[in-house]
Amino acid sequence: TKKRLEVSVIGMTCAACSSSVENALGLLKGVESATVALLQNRAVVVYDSAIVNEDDIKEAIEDAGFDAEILT
Ligand code: 9UX
Repeated sequence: TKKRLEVSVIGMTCAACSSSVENALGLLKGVESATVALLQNRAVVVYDSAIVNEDDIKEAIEDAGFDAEILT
């Protein structure tokens, strides 16, 4: 099933931060698209819930060096 998730991403201070989060999410199998808004501290991720889950997405952001909180 295709799902859409909003995540609060804490600790991004420059555009390279948001790019690295986008790249990290984009590398996850099952992620269809990832858009990160630096100023809003938000990531919007569209993914296939049969392949990847919310916790995987949260972990990928944390592994990239930021704190993450699932919003929706
Ligand atoms: Mo910018 Mo972010 O110099 O981890 S890449 S602050």
